[in-house]
Formats: sequence, C-alpha cells, structure tokens
Amino acid sequence: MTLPMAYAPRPTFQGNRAMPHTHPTLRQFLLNEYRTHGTEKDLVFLLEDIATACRVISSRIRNGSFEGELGSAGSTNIQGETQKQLDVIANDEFESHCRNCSRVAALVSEEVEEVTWLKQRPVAGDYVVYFDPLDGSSNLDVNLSVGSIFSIVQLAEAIDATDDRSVLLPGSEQICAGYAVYGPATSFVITTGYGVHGFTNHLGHGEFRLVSHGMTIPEETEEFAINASRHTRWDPPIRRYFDECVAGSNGPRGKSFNMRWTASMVLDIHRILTRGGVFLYPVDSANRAQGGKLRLLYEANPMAMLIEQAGGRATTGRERILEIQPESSHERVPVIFGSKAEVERIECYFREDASGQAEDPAT
Ligand code: AHM
Ligand code: MG
Repeated sequence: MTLPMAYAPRPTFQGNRAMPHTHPTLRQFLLNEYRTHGTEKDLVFLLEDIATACRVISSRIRNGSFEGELGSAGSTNIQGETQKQLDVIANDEFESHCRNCSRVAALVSEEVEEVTWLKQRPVAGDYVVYFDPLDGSSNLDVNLSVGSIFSIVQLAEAIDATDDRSVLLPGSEQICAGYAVYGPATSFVITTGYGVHGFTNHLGHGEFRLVSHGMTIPEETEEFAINASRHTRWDPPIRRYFDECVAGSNGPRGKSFNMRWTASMVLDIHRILTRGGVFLYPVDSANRAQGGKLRLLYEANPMAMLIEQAGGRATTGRERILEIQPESSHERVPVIFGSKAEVERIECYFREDASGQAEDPAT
C-alpha cells in the first residue's frame, strides 16, 4: 500500500525501541482530516468514541460463549425480531460511547423503537447518530462474522426534541458514515466525505491503523450477492438480472458470474469495497408490505454514502437512496449497491419494465 505523504513513517517509541509506524493510527488519520479538510474536532472525538465502542463489541463477541452472552435476550425489537443478548450489549456500547460527545443531540438505533434524545434543545451544528449496532446477528449462533453500521448527520438548524420526526433527514445530509466488521480481524471503515478509508484493529495495541487509503469500487464486476431463495417472489427486473448472470458465458451477458451471500450486509459491502460486485436486497412479494428488508436510516443510507464515495452507485432500482425523504425512523427500502456499470444496468431493467421500451444498458 502506498500511503499519502501526510502519513510518512515517523519514529515512535515502544519501551525503549524506536518503531516506524507505516500504518497511521485512526487518531493520526483523523487529525490529518481536521488539518486538511476542516473536519470538526468534536467529530474526530465522536468517531474515536464510536471506534472504541466497536473494539469493545468485538471482544464481547469473541468472549460471548464464556460470558453467557450468546443466544436470545428474550425480547423483541421494533422490527418484531428476537433480540440477541449481543444486540442489546452492542446497542448499549454505542449509546454510552456516543454520550461522551456533548454535541450529540439524538440517537436512532435499530434496537430502540423511539429516538433517544440526549439534548433537550438541539441547535444547528449538533449531531444525530444513526446505527445498527449488530448487523447480521443471526450469524452469531454459528460463529460467522457480523458487523456494525453507523452514520452521522449534522443539523443545519435547530430541531424539536419533543418530535421524533425531527430526525427524519435524507441520507444526503450525512457528513460521515462507516461500519465495523467483526471477522478474522476487526475492520473499521469510514468516510467523512473525502473518500473511503479502511482501518484494522491492531491486536494487543488497542488501536485501529490505516490499511486501505481511498478504497474504490471497480466499475465492472463479475460477482453479485442476493438471497436467491427468494427468486420466485422477485419483480421481473431483478429476476431478469439474476437469470442473465447465472446463464453464464452462453447467456446474454456472455460471461460467467460468481455469487456470494453472507447474510450480513456489512460483510457483503466490505467485499464489494475491496474487490467490486453488486449487493441486492430488493422489494419482493413477501416483503412489499413492509417496503423491503433493510432499514433506510441506519442500514441503507450509511452504506449508500460509502458506496458513492468509493465511486459506486446506490439505488432502490428507481431512485437514488441518498435522496429518499424518510417517513419513519425504522422505514425499510429496497437496495441495490455496488459497481457503477452493473447497478446502472439494473436501473435500466427497471425503466424498461415500467415503460415497455427496450434500452441499451450500455448507454
Ligand atoms: P439484521 O440487521 O436484523 O441483522 O438484518 C439485516 C440483514 C442484512 O445484514 C442481511 O443482508 C440480511 O438481513 C439477510 O437477510 P436474509 O435473512 O434474507 O438472508
Ligand atoms: Mg442490520
């Protein structure tokens, strides 16, 4: 990896040995963002706190069996889903670390029905933090990876803390988005609007260090991610796209595609940010009444910002995710994320389906 000049290795000291740091810490990176892009210091501190929450969640997951923290919490969340103990633990970690920042006015979590207001009179410049504390938590029972997702909106004006609808702001208002992957290593990937950057938790050192500066999604891809067991319920444009991909080199695409599905969007998106691809969770006949599967404010919006910052595209098939005006805190949307040319092709299939007119997907 070639690091930008601002991160030229500098000797630091561990014990009495000088150690060159070829991978700057998250703090060094954020302070550089503060110097070069004017990122607010409060945002730097908030991001450090969120990173700490993710490191704590990572170790709670790894030790879950010993602490009796795997399995159901015996409660259900607003989505009607059974909460795992670790869903609740991860939510508490996010909340308590966000509370360290006096500029955080409100929290919107997948695990909490109502908005958690931290300020009585939120003013312009305050932050609202949206998060899914543990995404893909069904993977926990079988020791597969999971993740966390978050985003931050900075208020353009004062809002009313007695009305939960005040936090229903479109994704285009986000100033920061990110996620953590609790995999073989713990990754922390963020954007503050100046590209997407990936960090890895340096075990034993207690710090995230930069490993991927300026992650970009290749425009073209031969890999996609969808829960294919829902095939019979999909709308025609999605079925057409899928059928053309699996038809392989003898089909209309003239090439073979690979398919991956991890059951945790964070992991699928991390793979796409690393080597390209497309992720689809469309609306279908079984989830149409709910509007889809994934939640707009704390799943789709943060990922859409990251995907666009990395040069990809994020849509419902019919509209750009970041332009959707939310109607409720836990609203769901169809999502199609990933490599630009491939997502544009799917959008073209939606237009053709609506108009009955054939288009050239390449134009
Ligand atoms: P969760 O936030 O309740 O874990 O649900 C969201 C997850 C996504 O991460 C993942 O892509 C999807 O649900 C998996 O759904 P399915 O059960 O259809 O495989
Ligand atoms: Mg989720």
